[in-house]
Amino acid sequence: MYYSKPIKIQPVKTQAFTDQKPGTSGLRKKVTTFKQTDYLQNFVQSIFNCLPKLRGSTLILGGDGRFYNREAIQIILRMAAVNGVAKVILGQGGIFSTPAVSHLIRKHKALGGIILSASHNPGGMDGDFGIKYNISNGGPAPEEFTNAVFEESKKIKEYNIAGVKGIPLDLIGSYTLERMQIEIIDSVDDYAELMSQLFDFDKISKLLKSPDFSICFDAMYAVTGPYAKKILEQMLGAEEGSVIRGESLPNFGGGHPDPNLVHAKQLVARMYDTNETGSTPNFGAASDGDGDRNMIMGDYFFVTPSDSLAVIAANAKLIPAYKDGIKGIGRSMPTSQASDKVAKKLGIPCYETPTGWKFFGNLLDDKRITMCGEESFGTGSDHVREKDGLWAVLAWLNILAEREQSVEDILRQHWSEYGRNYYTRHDYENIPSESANQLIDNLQSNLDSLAGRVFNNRTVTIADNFTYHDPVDDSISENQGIRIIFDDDARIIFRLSGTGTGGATLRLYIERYVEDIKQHDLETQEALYDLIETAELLANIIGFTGRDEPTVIT
Ligand code: VG1
Ligand code: CO
Repeated sequence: MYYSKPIKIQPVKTQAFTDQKPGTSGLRKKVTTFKQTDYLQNFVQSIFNCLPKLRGSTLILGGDGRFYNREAIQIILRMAAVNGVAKVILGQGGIFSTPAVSHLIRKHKALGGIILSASHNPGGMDGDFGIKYNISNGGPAPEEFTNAVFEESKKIKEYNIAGVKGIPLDLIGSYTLERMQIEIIDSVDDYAELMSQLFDFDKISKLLKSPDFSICFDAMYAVTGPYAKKILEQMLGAEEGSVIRGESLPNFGGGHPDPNLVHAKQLVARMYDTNETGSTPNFGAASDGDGDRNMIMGDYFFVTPSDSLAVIAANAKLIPAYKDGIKGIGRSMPTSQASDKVAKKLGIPCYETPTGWKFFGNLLDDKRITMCGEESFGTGSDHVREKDGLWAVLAWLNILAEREQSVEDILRQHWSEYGRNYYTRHDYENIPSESANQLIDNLQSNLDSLAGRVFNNRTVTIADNFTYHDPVDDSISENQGIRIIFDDDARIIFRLSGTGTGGATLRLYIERYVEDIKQHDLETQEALYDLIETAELLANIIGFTGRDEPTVIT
């Protein structure tokens, strides 16, 4: 084959960086860090050096369109071309959502894909950038691979790059760079086609066209704008303007593309009619920078991501793709146990994994689970190997079309059947890494003495640092979060974020299960008040961080 003979080029000498350790989801740093001479090049070459099957392969490439996306794409193309890659399939304008890349890797049986995104982190010149490698199943590379890339990045001495040749990223078509083929395709089409195969588009369309039903989708000026406009407005017939903040901007309009009640302000204003327009959409949703997260709302109603997973799983049979039932559910450890109740009733297993989508890959590939989710606004299924924001939106719309009830009614009915898991996450952002580590070390050293102790009338049954044993490949992942579990199934969990780029973020997750329907109307923070108090005390949050309240509550 034509690519069997390597192209002779002079490698570029480089100095290794010591900080290219991928976190929960790829390497994320400030744009200014990525723009340092050779920083991106070193990391990309380190990925390539860890891929024995790179020569002659096909890669999928695209990003969420944030600042530096286009420059990075040109660099990666020039490097791929002289590292033996046969073909790169690239999204028009360098744009692909994360789930779209996952789908295309699978569709084209590609070796893998490179996603340029820092997801929900802010963009722009002073914002964040990120790069992530996904393997041939379409999912984020497992830790074994990311660790190898990190090791490689610490000793790298040279990289290969072709001479400057700008590829016209905006024009669909086929190009060659050295001997590598570059195919630029529409960023949305394949993904939209996949969605139409999974869901009952006729039924959803009927609902969206009905005069009594309206939706609002907040794309947060990030990657899902064009996807949502095409699928929700053009294909399904939602009224024009249902997608708000739908242009993809390199700085996300200066916002923080994180779909939660704090950052998706415009959507929240519509759903709670804070501008007193006298009307609210029946259904609201938002997605993040790279399109893998989702927030689901009804009018005057917020669905926690943990509940959303449980409701979708409980109603899966109403969706064509899952009409024969689901095999199992996966949830990350800090995610509430609402789906465990659903799994139990359905007689299927529920797996508890560490935070990060990469841990679901084996369970999905091995057909142990069909759906999975995280408390951090991530929901998905075996249709791809990433969480998928628009998938969750369409799943909800499909369920609403079938059940002809409001979002709130569906939730209330769900709680009456399964009980309610009150849930909240408190983030303490940008605290000095040293204090954050001390706080965790201190908690860790006290863990052994906690079992049996009573706090606010609850007795601690388990206090440990979560270790995951992957049942498929037997790999072990340690130190995945400190959990304190009580005799009434309430839980307090602490872990440090692995996606931030400045200082450390302490995440505190709190959950309490309430079966009694008469107690399903409490305000969440009030329902969890005593646990929050216990958590703050146990970790001595004020003492270690000087903070008397969290930065963000979700
Ligand atoms: C966060 C979330 C985690 C999610 C990850 C990537 O990680 O907690 O659940 O998988 O972001 O999501 P951390 O380590 O900061 O808690 V995304 O949408 O950034 O790809
Ligand atoms: Co994301």
